Amino acid sequence: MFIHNSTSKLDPYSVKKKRMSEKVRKMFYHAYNNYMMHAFPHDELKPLTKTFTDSLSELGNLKLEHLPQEYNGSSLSLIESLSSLLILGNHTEFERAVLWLSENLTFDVDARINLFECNIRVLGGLVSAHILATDSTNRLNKGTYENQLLVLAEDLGQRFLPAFDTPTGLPYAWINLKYGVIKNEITETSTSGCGSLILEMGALSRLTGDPRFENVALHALRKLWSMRSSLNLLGTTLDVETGEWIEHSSGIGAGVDSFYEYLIKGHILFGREEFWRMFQSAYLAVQKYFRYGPWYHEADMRTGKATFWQLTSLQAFWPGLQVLIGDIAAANSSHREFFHVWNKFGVLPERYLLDHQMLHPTEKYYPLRPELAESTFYLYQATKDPWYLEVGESIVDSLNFYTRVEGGYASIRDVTTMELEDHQHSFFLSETCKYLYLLFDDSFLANQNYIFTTEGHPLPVLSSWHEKLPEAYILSNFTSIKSEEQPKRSSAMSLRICPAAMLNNGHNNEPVESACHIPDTHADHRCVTDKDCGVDSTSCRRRSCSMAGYCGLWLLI
Ligand code: DMJ
Repeated sequence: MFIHNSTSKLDPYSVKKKRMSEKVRKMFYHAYNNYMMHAFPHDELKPLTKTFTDSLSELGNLKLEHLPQEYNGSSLSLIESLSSLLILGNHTEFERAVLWLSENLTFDVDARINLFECNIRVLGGLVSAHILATDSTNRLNKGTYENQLLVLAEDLGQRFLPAFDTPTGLPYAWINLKYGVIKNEITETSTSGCGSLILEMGALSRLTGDPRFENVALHALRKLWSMRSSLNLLGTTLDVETGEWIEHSSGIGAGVDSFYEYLIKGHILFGREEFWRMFQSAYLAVQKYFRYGPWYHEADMRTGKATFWQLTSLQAFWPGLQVLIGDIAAANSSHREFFHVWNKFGVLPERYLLDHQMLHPTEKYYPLRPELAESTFYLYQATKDPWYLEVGESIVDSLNFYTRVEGGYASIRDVTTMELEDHQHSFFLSETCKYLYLLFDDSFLANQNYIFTTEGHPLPVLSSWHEKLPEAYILSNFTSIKSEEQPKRSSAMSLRICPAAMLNNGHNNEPVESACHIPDTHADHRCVTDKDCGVDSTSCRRRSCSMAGYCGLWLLI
């Protein structure tokens, strides 16, 4: 994401942005300082009891009492905070943290960890912080940093490698950091678990010159892609030894989300056309088989038939991804509905059953997830529509009202009672606070071109890492979509045509207007009643006016 202007004196919203960015800064420090005081060097803070949890190892179902006595966790929340500290301009704390980690962090521990989580949180955090520590802005005092974070990252990357030693090249989901893959390790993993490693592992290879990290991640991604169905759909879980799918139903949420994200971001970071081609096919299949108006249900990868009609909190990242490819209208419509659900409950529930119009009986929690804030940030950058600042303010207010406690920020166990849970997830520091801050103060990104990993860790887009720089990301070609007067970069993904007409047109896939298409009354798709809405060109179904005042193929919620 390249941003031309950050804070401008002419910006009519500068006062609000200043006020809000200060508010978010305080939120971050409330969470960070409490972590440092009560939980560091363990992984995560328990803000209600002001104690800690070593969640990275617990993720491996290894009970704390089975860990070596001297085990002090992996400082996970500190690693996750590194780039946030820099974005907030706190070079002193960043430097202190980098030096502490350099001297104290070790991965030579008998702990079973989840490869995907450890990759996005720890490896991603270290690689990103290393790049930020060594870039041309000289953020650290000369002589104090000698690539120690990269040395740690390389050590961790090497401990990942045995996970890929399977007949398929698809990695085990779990690995013991000291002993590698343990006997009788489970062979089931998820699509995102083996398909979202390329950013961190690729960056590690580029930085160290050791191609093995990128090679194994690339091999796994290619294998995964080869397992797609004839509809270009993938399932959610699979067996790494047999290469067989276990769960054939999938969507854009849990277990799959970052797979899509890493195809497009891998293309942006490394310029590989191969990733773009995969992404394009995968994205079109998602839009065709999962999308229902602004919502995305799940479908069976073999038949394309809808399976589960559920909204999940993780899906809220999708509009942000759509901004990256220029599909702003679709992003905007989904984002509005996610925000409507946020308003309805006060936060986003983990799972909502669209077909029954009720909360999932057990997944009523909100663990301080960042996805809606993330999409809000992207959409504001793309449109500069002050509506997104309102959305951001509302998210900040809800977080402070419902989740702030003396000892940090607590997750919500049940959105119907707002009962709290004793857990401040590390992604609150790496993502939730970061995206909210960047929404109101993007000066860190001015004249920089970063992409964010799925855990919110920035990686610079460097031409030296590119096979070929995609046209849309060559700075001189960059067109931001800020106002109607400016030319829009319409993406190939913006086509809204009837699939049947597409098949029959015989004119080199030129866009053909669907015969059934009746446009909405207003070009921005806003509406007061159903009469303002037309007929959807893709499905030929009549659109209706949502409670948020937007035309689409809504399910009532
Ligand atoms: C984060 O750890 C990452 O964004 C991941 O991809 C899925 N979502 C969680 C936060 O909700």
